[in-house]
Amino acid sequence: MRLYTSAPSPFGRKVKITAHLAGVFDQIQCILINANDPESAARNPNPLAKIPTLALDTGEILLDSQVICLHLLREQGLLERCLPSAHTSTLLTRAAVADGLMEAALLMVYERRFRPAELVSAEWLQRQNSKMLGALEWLDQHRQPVLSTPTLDQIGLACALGYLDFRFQGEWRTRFKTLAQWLAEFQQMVPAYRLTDPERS
Ligand SMILES: N[C@@H](CCC(=O)N[C@@H](CS)C(=O)NCC(=O)O)C(=O)O
Repeated sequence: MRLYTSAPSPFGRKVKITAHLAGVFDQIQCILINANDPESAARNPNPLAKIPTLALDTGEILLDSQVICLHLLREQGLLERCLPSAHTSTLLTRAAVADGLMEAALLMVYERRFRPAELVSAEWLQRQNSKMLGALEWLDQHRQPVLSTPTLDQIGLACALGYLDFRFQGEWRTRFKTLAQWLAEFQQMVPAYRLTDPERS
């Protein structure tokens, strides 16, 4: 299998952690995509030009991160552990909020990266920042203790918080202390979190 991704991508990190948990990380060749370099971006078979994308050995392409994670878990018989059928809708909703947090954070990064400084919209940044704060508050209220095999939404939450650490110097930690404690527990229970740290992978 080939995984098109990048070291900083929080969505890519979700897939990498899931692949570690599913015991298939060694079967995956990671192809690093730099979205700012057109030649590199052209190697990504994703029609939306987004990462992560998983190319299966059959030639089939899977996207987006949730679909890829669900595929890996199902193939390795871990789906019921990471997404118990009794709570599917609840957990997928939490996973969607964690994804939304990543998305709002990414949009803030892109606004500053892709626009000339004089065109950067303070209003747009504020709008995304409100979404981030709303998501953090909600996720804090709905957080669950981490077990040795985390659930899909917990993987997403850890990756979202890791992205805030990476891109926003962990400012969220001052206001959301219980979430910071939660992430420390996740880090202890799930070694794949450190292995996929954007600073080292
Ligand atoms: N919903 C998608 C989101 C993926 C996504 O937005 N990835 C970012 C990088 S972390 C990306 O490829 N951005 C480039 C772009 O939007 O053009 C998923 O879960 O895979």
